[in-house]
Amino acid sequence: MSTARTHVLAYPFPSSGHVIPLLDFTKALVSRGVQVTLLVAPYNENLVPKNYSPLLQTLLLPEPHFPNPKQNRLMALVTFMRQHHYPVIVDWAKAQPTPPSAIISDFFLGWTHLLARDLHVPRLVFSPSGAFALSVSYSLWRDAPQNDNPEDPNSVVSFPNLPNSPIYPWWQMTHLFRETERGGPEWEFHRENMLFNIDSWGVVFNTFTELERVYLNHMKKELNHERVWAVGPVLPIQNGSTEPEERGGNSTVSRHDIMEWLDSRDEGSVIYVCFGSRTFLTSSQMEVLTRGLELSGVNFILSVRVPDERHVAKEHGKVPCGFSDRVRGRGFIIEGWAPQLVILSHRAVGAFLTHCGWNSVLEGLVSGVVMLTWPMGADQYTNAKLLVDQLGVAVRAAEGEKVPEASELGKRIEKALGRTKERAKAEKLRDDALRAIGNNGGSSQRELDALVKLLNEVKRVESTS
Ligand code: AWU
Repeated sequence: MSTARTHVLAYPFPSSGHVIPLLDFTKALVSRGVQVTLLVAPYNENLVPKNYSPLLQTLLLPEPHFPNPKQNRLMALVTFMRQHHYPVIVDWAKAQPTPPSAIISDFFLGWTHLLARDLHVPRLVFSPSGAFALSVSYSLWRDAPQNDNPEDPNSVVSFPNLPNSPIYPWWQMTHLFRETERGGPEWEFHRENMLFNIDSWGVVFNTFTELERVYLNHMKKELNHERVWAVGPVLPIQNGSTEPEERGGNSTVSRHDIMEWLDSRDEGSVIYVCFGSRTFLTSSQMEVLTRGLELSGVNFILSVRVPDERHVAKEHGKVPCGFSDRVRGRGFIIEGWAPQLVILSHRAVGAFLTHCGWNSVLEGLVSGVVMLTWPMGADQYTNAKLLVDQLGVAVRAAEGEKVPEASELGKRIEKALGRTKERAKAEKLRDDALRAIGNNGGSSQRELDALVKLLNEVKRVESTS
């Protein structure tokens, strides 16, 4: 009987919103004695803390590059990884004294289902999105509903087999499904990826039971097995405190300046505005947003992304000239990377205008703030539906390009800070989230323990087979 440690491969999709949570999850595995080899490309290596633990190692894989700039970037990247990383991982794994006994990989890397089969180990999907969002995605790609009125901008698509039977305008479905030729090579590429995920051995969600119980149970029923784990919110809880740290990048502005600015504000008097690590506002969206902030009269921190060599933007709205002067004294503008967790956890922040990326949703929930939703794509419309219609902890500000007048947006921003009903629900969910990841038998801690126990058993079977 092997007494070697359980050893798993963790393979994130190389985008901040996907690397950050999977890295935090691997730290939770390491804290339970599991050896983890993180598969990263050189440009993501900076996100991995140096010398975190002898149990957390990295394997550097070839840096992706894109010979055909016309190809869909996601498809080009995943294709590169499948072609150039697959053989390196197989050769490396076969040479290990303690071969990996499982692979945990992002839901954009469905092809690792085949890699796991070659390595004779189970593949677990890591979902950096919630269970509601992945349930929609699985249903969409498996059942592939057709839009009977593609010319009608108000045509809808429904998911009657999901809890709460959600209905969406077709334009809110992922562009990967809507804008690629049905049955064509790209459409089939994305569909195959999701079907591999559905066929995989298990799925680990960055969510918690009290938040998405009905969707976690739905997923188990649909997959016809119980290997579905809710282990989130995976956050950097250091030494048992909830002292936040700067995740995913170095802040563009000094943490001291931000804290000093926030310290001088009344409790709950500031709204934080951010659209994630990869969303660029169009010029018209930026115009309405900044005008709305100006008219709202409230204190705010605005974090906007600026294109860099890895994040190119077809169009990106710039902060209008003179805006910072017009809001001097009540507006703090960050053009680059903001220490989001640090900001959200400050007592002065009472509301969060967010694009509803799932990491931001969880960070907003853990901070107990009211959220204003402005989803832009991907799973964000589903996340907004969960927050607004099902949980009642948020209100809608805008949806993609569908934006209210600046004066109306300003009113919604101003009102957000005074929404006591939503705030009370948000604070209750914050307590649920902290309990779930707390060390006194929280639901996510129990799920993590059950997952590690099963991984240890899988290892034993693997090592005797
Ligand atoms: P988040 O999930 O909020 O958004 P994206 O970066 O857009 O990531 C998937 O990841 C989402 O479900 C998708 O909708 C897609 C994607 N951050 C920060 O610290 N400073 C900044 O200035 C900007 C961002 C952090 C933030 C969060 C992450 C963004 C899972 O949206 O705290 O942890 O970057 O992830």
